[in-house]
Amino acid sequence: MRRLFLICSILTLTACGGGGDSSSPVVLPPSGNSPPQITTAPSATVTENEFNVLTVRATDADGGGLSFSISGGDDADDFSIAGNGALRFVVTPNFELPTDADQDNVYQVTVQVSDGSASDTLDLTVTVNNDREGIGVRRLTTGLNDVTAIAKIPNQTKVFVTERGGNIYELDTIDGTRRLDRTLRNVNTTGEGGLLGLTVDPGFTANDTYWAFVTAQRSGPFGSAGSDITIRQINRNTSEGLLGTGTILEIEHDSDINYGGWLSFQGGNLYIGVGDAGVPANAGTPFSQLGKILRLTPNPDPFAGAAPVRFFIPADNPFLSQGGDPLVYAIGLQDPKNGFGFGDGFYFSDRGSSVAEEINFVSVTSEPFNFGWPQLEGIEPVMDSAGLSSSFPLTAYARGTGDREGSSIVGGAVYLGSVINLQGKYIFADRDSGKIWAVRNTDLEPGETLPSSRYELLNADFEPDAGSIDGIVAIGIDQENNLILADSDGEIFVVEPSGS
Ligand SMILES: [Ca+2]
Ligand SMILES: [Ca+2]
Ligand SMILES: [Ca+2]
Ligand SMILES: [Ca+2]
Repeated sequence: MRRLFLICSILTLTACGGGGDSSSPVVLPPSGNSPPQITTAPSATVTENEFNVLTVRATDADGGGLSFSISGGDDADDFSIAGNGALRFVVTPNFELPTDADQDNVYQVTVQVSDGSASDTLDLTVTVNNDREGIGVRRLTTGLNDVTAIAKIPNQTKVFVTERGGNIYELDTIDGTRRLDRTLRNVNTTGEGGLLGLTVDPGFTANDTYWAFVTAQRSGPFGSAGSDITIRQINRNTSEGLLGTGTILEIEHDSDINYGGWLSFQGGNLYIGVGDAGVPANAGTPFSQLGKILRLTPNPDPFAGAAPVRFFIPADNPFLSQGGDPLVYAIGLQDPKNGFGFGDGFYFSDRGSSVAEEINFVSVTSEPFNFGWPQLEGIEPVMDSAGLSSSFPLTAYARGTGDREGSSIVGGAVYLGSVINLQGKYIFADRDSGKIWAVRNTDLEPGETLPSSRYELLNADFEPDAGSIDGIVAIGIDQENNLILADSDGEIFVVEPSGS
């Protein structure tokens, strides 16, 4: 309509005026410009890591030069277009971390072609497809029940896998065979309890000893209610007593939730992540062992003296001299789990209550830490936090059901295996949302909290050769730094280069 009106306006001076002298010569308008027309279809599909989308084609009846530009679309900033219509991504798209406005790997861009006076536009939808990027995921075994931990066995292509009910298996990460190593006695699986953590002794190769974090029926005569945490040192060549062998530490815990459940060695010391028992105030006071990371030094010769001495308290434990429980190393945690030794400390996850799930780092050499609970969840103050000096999580995501949310974090590992595209990434998961995420280790900086908008979603790249990865419940590595994943219905998978 607009064009007709324009023509009519030009003609008004001559023919359109109407009622003119019929003998006047009719002056034809100058031949009208026809606008260019885009002939390219409005949708395109590309594979991630490619710059080129397509070359937009247009015709113009008048011939002459056409110019292309990006004139709009939700994701206009992600694209550039050349003089010949070649449309490209400014940065190669990453399927795991899309940059389109709603982060669904479907990009919207409007391309305009102009002949100088008239134009045509195309609302183009560009769908980015996944590439596996050299990642293969192979199912190793099935039929496990409530896996809680995966522990590397040094110098072997095997890991220990624990079930909440008390079984410890040896799993070969090459051929997937597994063998029951032992079933722990006196394991209380009420609520969230059970065999929750396992790590091998630093001298494992010589002494065949591992350490377990187990909730057990309270051992004292008046202690029928509730369940305590036992830290057990277990020599694999000895059989276990009725109450559980080798308990070197009992931690009083009057609840059946928020046990924590991580233990690992570094520098000869044992670090133990203990939950707050559902009583947030426990976490904030150094007088309680709950909601803490504890640190002790096992005694290599506990029976040398008149009475057994199972462990020593490191002289620089922060509350040894300033009051508080001498075993406490770090405070302010709700449900610390899944520690992974890296550099001079550990990455670990801390489950949230209503606001956020966290990944934290605790150094074994720095000043004592307060991780903020119950004043902070993630970086959100949930109670008066005035005057609180605490370290923020390295990253946190909101509790919820959105794309980058969840409600049960499972800390993982910095990947150092042979899949190039995963190297240097910290890989973790959320059991409830089923998401498996990665962040570059170098993007995790103490004192800053990386937002969840930076998480790469690995689920498509982690599609297994058999079975399906349901909610991840434990992540570990083997001697070769292969990533080992256990899921909620008892399958275990290994991540390795595709085709291997
Ligand atoms: Ca990618
Ligand atoms: Ca989109
Ligand atoms: Ca991919
Ligand atoms: Ca499964």
